[in-house]
Amino acid sequence: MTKLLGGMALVAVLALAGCEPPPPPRPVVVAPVPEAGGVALFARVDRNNDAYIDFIEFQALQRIRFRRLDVDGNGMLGPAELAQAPGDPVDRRDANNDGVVTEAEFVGSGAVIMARLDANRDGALSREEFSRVAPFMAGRA
Ligand SMILES: [Ca+2]
Ligand SMILES: [Ca+2]
Ligand SMILES: [Ca+2]
Repeated sequence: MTKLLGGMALVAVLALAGCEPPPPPRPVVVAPVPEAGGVALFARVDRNNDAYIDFIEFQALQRIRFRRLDVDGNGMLGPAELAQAPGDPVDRRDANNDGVVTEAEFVGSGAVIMARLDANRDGALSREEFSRVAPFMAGRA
């Protein structure tokens, strides 16, 4: 099961990487470098290149972000791991208040985050709408 999930993560990462040549031996994550404005991040997340980030694309981003934050790989974010993303209010989604954030809670919070960002309520995030949260998404989170 763990192996399967790892494979899925790798597929997601490769998909997000787009046409880049795929040499990375590590099944981990997006660029480690913060990107001003999140322009490159938007392009990566917008997998079907329609200039909007839809719910599926946003959830894929959340999944990748979760794995990046889950340093010890136990499938949960504890206080220390959550502290890696200071000032990222949208990530504090401990739905059942038990002090840790599971992947389900984290990814599930994507719906809440999107609803908050989707100013024109068309169900997708434009570049402008996404730019409000891009610094958190692209940063060292
Ligand atoms: Ca899209
Ligand atoms: Ca963890
Ligand atoms: Ca929108």
